[in-house]
Amino acid sequence: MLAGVGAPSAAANDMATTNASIFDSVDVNGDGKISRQEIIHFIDLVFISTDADGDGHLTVEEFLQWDPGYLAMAEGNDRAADMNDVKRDIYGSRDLNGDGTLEHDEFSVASLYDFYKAEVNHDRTLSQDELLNHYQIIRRVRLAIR
Ligand SMILES: [Ca+2]
Ligand SMILES: [Ca+2]
Ligand SMILES: [Ca+2]
Repeated sequence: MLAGVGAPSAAANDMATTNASIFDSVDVNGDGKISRQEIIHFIDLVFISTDADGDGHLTVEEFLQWDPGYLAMAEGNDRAADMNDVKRDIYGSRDLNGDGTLEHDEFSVASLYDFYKAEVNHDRTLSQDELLNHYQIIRRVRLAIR
């Protein structure tokens, strides 16, 4: 089906909707900013939900199953493999000793470090722009699936 002239395409619409819903799911208190506490909470949820066998370690296979919300769009754009490449690359950069597993602390520290790197205007919180365009895993997945 073709989108009408001047109307946003379904894909662009999905992207905007998904972006907003990811931000809202992290911004638990709904103040439009993501605090350190909120990102820590989010990171913990990601770890717990991704550690499928519950052994306290993430394997790369477990990590590849994690979908921040972009998988359906990636598949629609025939970019699911590119999304997995990004996730594999990020996993590799976190598994510093290369033993093929990430512990909770290893995962949290790296994810929190990404929070500070994404925090470009130094107000100690992430805006939606900072989360989408500067928070490493979100930024790289979004770039990979276009
Ligand atoms: Ca908040
Ligand atoms: Ca595991
Ligand atoms: Ca900020």
